[in-house]
Amino acid sequence: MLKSSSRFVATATSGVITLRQKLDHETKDFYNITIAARDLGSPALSGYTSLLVTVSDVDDNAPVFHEDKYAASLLENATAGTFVAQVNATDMDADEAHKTVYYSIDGGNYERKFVIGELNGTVYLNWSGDGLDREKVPEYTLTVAAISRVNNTEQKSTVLVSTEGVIS
Ligand SMILES: [Ca+2]
Ligand SMILES: [Ca+2]
Repeated sequence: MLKSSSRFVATATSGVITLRQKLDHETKDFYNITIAARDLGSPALSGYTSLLVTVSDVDDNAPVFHEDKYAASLLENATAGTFVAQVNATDMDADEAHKTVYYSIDGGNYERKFVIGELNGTVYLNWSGDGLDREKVPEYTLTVAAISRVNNTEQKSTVLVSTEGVIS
């Protein structure tokens, strides 16, 4: 017979303890379960023991972006290396390998004018050809992804980059 936890259940006569509800390391990572054994005597005599259960972490959470949308504005004479935007996502998992977030640009990166820091989420300008041209591309809509790599779960967000003309 079990006391103090309903997530675990014991079979009355065999002493086999089974799980009847899903565990989550981020909610509760340790259980101390008291198990009672009772005989059928009158009066019944009981003995108690403890079962200590440690719940280890798995990569069950995907990163979550702090914003659904980010916006940035650049002068069209901005040069390679110019800061564009900082995106951030947080992963609820506990283990370092499970909570490390990797960033990538998944779409909208016309002529590969933008790069993102894989680990820091910093978006900046980077190209080797022509600079920005407001008349040609007034606005970029970048799709950025935050990825948790063990289970490869990801979430996406958008960075809207508008280009401002320079009076020359
Ligand atoms: Ca994760
Ligand atoms: Ca987890």
